[in-house]
This record gives sequence, C-alpha cells and structure tokens, in this order.
Amino acid sequence: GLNLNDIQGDILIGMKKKKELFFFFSINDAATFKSKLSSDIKSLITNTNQLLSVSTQPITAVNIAFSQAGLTALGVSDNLGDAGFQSGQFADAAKLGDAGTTNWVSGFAGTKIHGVFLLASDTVDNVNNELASLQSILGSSISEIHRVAGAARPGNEEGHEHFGFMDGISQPAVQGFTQNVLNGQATVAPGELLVGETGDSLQSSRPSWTTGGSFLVFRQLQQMVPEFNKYVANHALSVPGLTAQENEDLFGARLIGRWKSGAPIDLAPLRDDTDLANDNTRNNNFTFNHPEVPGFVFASNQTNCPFSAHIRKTRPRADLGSENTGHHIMRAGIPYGPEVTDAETSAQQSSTDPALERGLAFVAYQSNIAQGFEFMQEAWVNNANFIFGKTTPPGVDPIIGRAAGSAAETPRDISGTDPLTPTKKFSLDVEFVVSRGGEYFFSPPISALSGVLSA
Ligand code: N7H
Repeated sequence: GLNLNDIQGDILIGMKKKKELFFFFSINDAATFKSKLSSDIKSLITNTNQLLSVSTQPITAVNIAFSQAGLTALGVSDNLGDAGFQSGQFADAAKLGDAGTTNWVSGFAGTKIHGVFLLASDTVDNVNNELASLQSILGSSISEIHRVAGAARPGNEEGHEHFGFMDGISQPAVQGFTQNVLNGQATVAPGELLVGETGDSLQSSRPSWTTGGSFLVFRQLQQMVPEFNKYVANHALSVPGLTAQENEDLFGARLIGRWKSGAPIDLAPLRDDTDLANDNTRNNNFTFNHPEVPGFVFASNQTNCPFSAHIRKTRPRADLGSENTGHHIMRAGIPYGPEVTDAETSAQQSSTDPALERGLAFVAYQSNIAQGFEFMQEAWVNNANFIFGKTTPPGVDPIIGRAAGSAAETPRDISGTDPLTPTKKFSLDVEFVVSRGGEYFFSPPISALSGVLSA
C-alpha cells in the first residue's frame, strides 16, 4: 500500500485552503540548507494522512518541492528519469506553445529557481507567520526568487476560477487510495501519479528514495477576464427558445464544457442546472457519447458538447474508447490576483495594469511529465486535429490552446461551438490565458528530506 505518512499532502488530496502561497527560492548555502532541512523543516511538512482528517490538519499546511537545478545545488546527481524535469520548464516553453518567453516572469526564465514552498491556510496572516518561521530557520541559506499568492475568490465565487466557472470537480480516483469512487470518475493506478508505485512505467529504474514522490508542474497562467467576458458577450449564440442572456451563457459554457455552476453541458445542453452541478453522483457521470439517442453519430454530433471544449480536450472520455489512456493529472491549483474592478468592467478595457494581474496558479501532479501535463498541452490541447476521427477538425482548446510554434494572437480556427451549425468555424484572435511561465519540480517523499536530500 501507499505510505500516506510519507507522501506530501498536496499530491493526492490537495491542501484545499482559502489562501495558498507559492514561495520560489534559490539555495545559496547548500550545507546550511541541508542541515536545517533535516533538523527543522522536515517536521513541518504536511503529509497525506494529516490532511485526511480535520482534527489532524495543521493551521498552515506546508509542502516543499525541488527543481532539477535544486537537486543539483544539493549535490544530488541521481537521474529521476524525467526529461522535462531535467531540462526545466523554460527549455520547454516553445513546445508548450507559449508565445515566446517575453511574457514570462523573470524569475521563471532560466533555471534560477531551486525549490518552492507551498503554504496553505485559512488566512493570509497564518501563511505569512509560517513563511516567517521558515525564513528564520533557513536564514541566508535561501533567497526569494518569486512568489505567487493564491486566494479563493470571495463569497459565492469561492471555488470558481476567475472566468467564473466552478473548478476542481473532476479528478482521477486512485486505486487503493480513493474510498468512494464517483460515477464517471477515471480510476488510475497510483503509479500514474506517484513515482515508483504500481503502474509507474519506470518503476524499476527510479532511485529508491523517490518512491511516493510526484512531479509538480507549476504554471502562472494569467487570465484576461474583461476580454473573455466581452468576447463571450459578442459571440452570443442564437438558439431558438433561449433568452439573449441564456444564449450568451451557452456560448461560454460550450468553450469550457461546463456551466459556471459546474453542471456538464453533456447532460444539460441548453440551460444551466444547479441541482446537477451540486450532485457529485451525477456531475461527472457522462462520456460525451449518447448511444441512447436514436441516430446519434459520435463522429459528428456536437449538439451537447463541442469536440473542442476544454474539459473534452483534456479528458476525452469515450472519444478514446477507454479511460486507460495513461494521460491523467491531479490538479491542485488556486486562483491568484484581485477581482475585476468596476473601472475595468465599465471601461471594458484590456487587462494591462500589472497591479491587476489575475489568473490561475496552476498545479498538476503526475509521475511522468511527458505523459501527463506535457502530453495534454501539446498532443491534445494545442493539436487542432485532436480529437481524431471526427468529421470536423475541432481546432485547439479555446481556453488554453495555442497554435504550435506561433506568435501571440495568431488566429486559431475553432469549430463546434454553435450547436445549430456545428461545422461552423470561428476564428479566435485573442488570448484569454497568457502563460507567465513556471517550473517543473519534484515533490519528494518526506523521508528523503532527512535522507538523500540532506546527505
Ligand atoms: Fe482546466 N477554466 O475555467 O476554463 N479547467 N483550466 N486545465 N482542466 C477545468 O472539471 C481552466 C488547464 C484540465 O476530468 C474546469 O474540475 C482555466 C491546464 C483537466 O473532465 C475548468 C485554466 C490544463 C480538467 C477549467 C485551466 C488543464 C480541467 C472544469 C487556465 C492541462 C478536468 C472543472 C487559466 C494542460 C477534465 C473540473 C475532466 C477542468 C478551467 C488550465 C486541464 C472550469 C481557466 C493548463 C484535466
């Protein structure tokens, strides 16, 4: 079985707090850092068992992860067996479809970042206190490179990302770990998410100290919210029987594959259904295929959900015949940045004020970056011909898709969004999500913090 006392808490269940700080650092003095890592830091790291019960959750949960440059700085020369991790995310920018690296935060550009602390709690004060104690333990052995302060959105928007859509609904269930598998949830072997566990195709060649660790992909994804809202308003559909507002909401929902409430459009194709959204026995229980509908042709029918919808591009369900694709990730991101201001809304201005940058602090865990995040972004999201075998090429994912190797704002043709004329294309010439860069990390088993990583 899995050693839940050794696996960091964020990987399988997420820290799920209202505030989460990502503190990116470099290591200046490896000897001091290692000694503190083992003597003081290790005992502050939150494991999976601690998070499973409210009574054992710390006030502020803490996780830690290292980049390849960080392992090298610590003198760890073991090959973890992951090419993406080894070269770092900056080297991967073109492959991911980032429009160059001019939008990258300077801290992410290169391989300066050695590690990241993830600090999660109910309040910013708790998070800052915990950070202060980590900094006082580590002193000048580390330097801050960058930070991203995540926060759940206020009031009724809690749990929703900045475009307004409920997030965190669909996650893979893990064999031997997930207690109640929900209808329509994909079940994966633990080794698809955790290095060295059953189902990790490189299990036999991983260094033994890495067992139970996971690769953490971090991306700072800026969201152009006023632009998105304006675009959706300007592209309202004209489905008979719907009000103007409903036709506008339907266009937005068809970009994502879910309504803002979280209800899947595959089950609620015309209007939002909040009962469906709130019922976790139903809100994942769909496959995009409808054999129960007479004459339904899976290769051409986009009446309920476009082939290009974000949740279909990133988890094609019945389109691939089986869930056994080997391309699943566990997501643990949180929004960052302020709410849209009245001035932005009334002026319908563009998101140009750096003080108002907002987006998603995207976090994905997997045992193999090439098969997880990279594959999803490159082979599915950014591939205009995926989902394969359909009568109309879907185009890229309208939310996060990029035309490969192109500059920003290159028009991308997307189809399927109009249920009345599913072959109709529209040309997307704005970027709703701009990559500000990120890094690839390894979230080690906690035992390694007083083992190989501090030796
Ligand atoms: Fe996505 N969004 O609001 O549009 N995502 N995502 N994502 N995403 C999902 O089902 C969003 C991003 C996945 O199992 C929902 O939990 C935004 C990247 C996967 O059915 C919503 C950004 C990648 C799923 C969003 C963003 C993915 C998923 C529905 C960037 C990987 C689950 C809620 C700013 C390359 C699919 C839910 C499934 C769901 C949004 C990024 C992947 C609302 C705004 C970079 C696998």
